[in-house]
Amino acid sequence: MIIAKESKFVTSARNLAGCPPPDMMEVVFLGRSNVGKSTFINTILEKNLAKSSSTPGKTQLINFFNVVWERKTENSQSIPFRFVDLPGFGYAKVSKETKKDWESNLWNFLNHRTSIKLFVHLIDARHIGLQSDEYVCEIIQKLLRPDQKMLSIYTKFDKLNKNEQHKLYQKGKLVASNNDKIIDKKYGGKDKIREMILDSVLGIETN
Ligand SMILES: Nc1nc2c(ncn2[C@@H]2O[C@H](COP(=O)(O)OP(=O)(O)OP(=O)(O)O)[C@@H](O)[C@H]2O)c(=O)[nH]1
Ligand SMILES: [Mg+2]
Repeated sequence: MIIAKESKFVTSARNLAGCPPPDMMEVVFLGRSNVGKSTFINTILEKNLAKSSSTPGKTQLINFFNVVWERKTENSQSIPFRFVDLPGFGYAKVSKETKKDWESNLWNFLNHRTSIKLFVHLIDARHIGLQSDEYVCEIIQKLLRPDQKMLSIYTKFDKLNKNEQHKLYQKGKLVASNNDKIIDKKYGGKDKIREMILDSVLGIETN
């Protein structure tokens, strides 16, 4: 079991140059606009830190959160690292120029931020296989260094019917919902995802 000992907002940045020094291991959350990135961060941290909204395009900056987690074992150790909430891909309701600017800042960050240990790609469980998600997945795979990993997690699981939920889970996919109860009882829960995140940050091989 993992205990979240500390979670706090640090700062926001517009681009790579404005980011804090890359002096801590980082987990970045990326995906289409409105897929539930900020909500997922709050669910995993059990704290309302990242701003979410039903209107797409809510997160417009790169937001950093310092966390300290402890795995409950005999010789448990506190592990400090960072969560990074990112703007979504494909947000349409801004000018072409602004959109181009955001996306180039985002890709530049993802390509050159040396402290990233884990890319968490969030995908809407109701819309699997979208071209934009396949593209994100392909690009991240290409830029992965040997010390980095990528995890795909399917959000809004509560919006699927029972049969669809079962099928997705049977395929061995990691699933998430802002409705904790659905996930926690039957589908492995937040703790399983926390374990995978921490293993990736520490460079421990799972599966
Ligand atoms: N039903 C359901 N709604 C969710 C879930 N996760 C997020 N939402 C809702 O989806 C909307 C978007 O959530 P956000 O967390 O702001 O999404 P985001 O990916 O951070 O969006 P941007 O910052 O715009 O890129 C909000 O209304 C959330 O309440 C979920 O698991 N289930
Ligand atoms: Mg957001």
